[in-house]
Amino acid sequence: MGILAARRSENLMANGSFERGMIGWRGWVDAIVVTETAFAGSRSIRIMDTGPQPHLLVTDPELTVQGGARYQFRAAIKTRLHTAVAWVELKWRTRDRALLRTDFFGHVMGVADWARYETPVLVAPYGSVSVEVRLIAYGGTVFFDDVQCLQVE
Ligand SMILES: [Ca+2]
Repeated sequence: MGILAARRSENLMANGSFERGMIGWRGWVDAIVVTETAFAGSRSIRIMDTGPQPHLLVTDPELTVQGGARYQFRAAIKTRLHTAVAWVELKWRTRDRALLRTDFFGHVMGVADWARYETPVLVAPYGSVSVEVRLIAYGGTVFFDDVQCLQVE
């Protein structure tokens, strides 16, 4: 099957668009679901970073994956403040929680309106059983929405 014929599954994330609040996510107290702006639906998550450390919102529970299977991840990101930085990390782990690989995508700096970012098709590391999606904000207010994990056949 060629790349052009590759089929993608439905979104494997149950609440990647934050339409059901924080279900499936955990993070800092200054990450809240808002209706003031959204890329898809009527809600997004706003992460306000006011400290020296990057602020994270992570999937909880982690997504179940099959080692060797192919996946593509997408997320919509919007930032405020010229000092803002945002990106998404993917942490692939074994059943024993050993970290096999970290992938990154959606690196945004400065003031940026909503745009969708995505990975190329990624092969889950052999031996991985889960992937943690980490939405990361640093140095300003960042909105995330429409986070997707698609299995690619
Ligand atoms: Ca949404």
